[in-house]
Amino acid sequence: MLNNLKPQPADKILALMALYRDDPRPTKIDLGVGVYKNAEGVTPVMRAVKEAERRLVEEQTSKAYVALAGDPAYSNAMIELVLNNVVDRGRIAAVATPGGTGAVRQAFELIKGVSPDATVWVSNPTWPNHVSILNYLGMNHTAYRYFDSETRGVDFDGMIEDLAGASAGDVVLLHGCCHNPTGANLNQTQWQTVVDLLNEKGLIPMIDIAYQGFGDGLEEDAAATRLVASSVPECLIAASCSKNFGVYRERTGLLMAISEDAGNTAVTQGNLNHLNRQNFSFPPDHGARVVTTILTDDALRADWAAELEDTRLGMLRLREQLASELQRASGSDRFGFLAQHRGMFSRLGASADLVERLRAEHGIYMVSDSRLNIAGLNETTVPILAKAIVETGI
Ligand code: PLP
Ligand code: TYF
Repeated sequence: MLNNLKPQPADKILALMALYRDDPRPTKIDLGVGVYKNAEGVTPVMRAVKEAERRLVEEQTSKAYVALAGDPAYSNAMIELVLNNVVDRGRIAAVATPGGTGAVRQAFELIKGVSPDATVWVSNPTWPNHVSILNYLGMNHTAYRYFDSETRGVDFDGMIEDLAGASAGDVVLLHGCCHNPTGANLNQTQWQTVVDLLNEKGLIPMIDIAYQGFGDGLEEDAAATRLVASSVPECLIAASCSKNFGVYRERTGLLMAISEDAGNTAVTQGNLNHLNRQNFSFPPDHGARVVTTILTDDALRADWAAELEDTRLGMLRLREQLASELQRASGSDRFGFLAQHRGMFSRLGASADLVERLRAEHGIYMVSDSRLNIAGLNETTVPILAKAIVETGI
């Protein structure tokens, strides 16, 4: 049996991590995988997370199973963080999942089970795992235009034109904020236009929100998700705590499914529980309990929000520094988009060949589609990157 297995394609982002690790050059710079790093290159355990873990170690008296949906207190806390009561709680079913990826996976499986003929529309480009999981599940999917490679902003006319071709019952996957991999995001007016189109055509939004607090602020980054969720009859939301709580390896996510009618929520909840049971039974608990501890304690929550805000502002400063260094080095404004983009990532819009030259000649690692992780930089490496970008002819 096992000798019949075929090799599987590597995840290009994870493959790059290995390549970086094996590079002996001391001056190498890692702008690859989407993990936040501080100026010292460390991915810290957040202060509030440390404190919540300390309390858990002291106070937790059992590690017995919790429930297929996870701890209801976790669902409540996360629903409040993401949606802030803009949707009647009675319409929302939710399950804890292993990371945001687990929530995406369960959402796709839910769609596949109930609407096997629906097409899932994904942005071009999107996080590669979206497409790879859709393919793995054998689901219909198609891309809508999103990134404008000239302006490095959103090709909004193209997006709307493509989505106008979707059929009632199709699902539109949207990034709630901080689009991965481009960093280009819709403005409020554009979000409203998307909502109108969804309603006009009977399309179902699925929102992936993995970077709340990394763009314009905790509330600001949830605004689009709240607008969509409060304006449509049905909505799926996959939320990740990996980045904004820095609990990557704890695998902490939540899938929310909003029904049109609260009378349908019990059945929806039962289906989400069922999916968890088929795939892994009980979801991971530790990260969820840490997040719940933080969100339900005023002082811990304030400290977490303050540290997250420092993180966000640090990345914003690096964006501005990089845009202005590039302006100086290139003598043009063509890199101004870096200061407009939000979140951890920006897509430079360079060819794979030039990205490879940055790696070979300068030891600068970014994903081959020219996505760079802003948090991989610090004040000292920004000018080095700017010089290398201009020297390489990007
Ligand atoms: N969705 C997007 C767009 C992401 O970039 C990520 C990345 O980490 C995730 C979901 C899920 O992350 P995790 O499964 O680590 O929570
Ligand atoms: O896009 C990223 O870099 C992050 C981390 O299979 C990640 O979302 C990358 C690849 C992957 C899982 C997570």
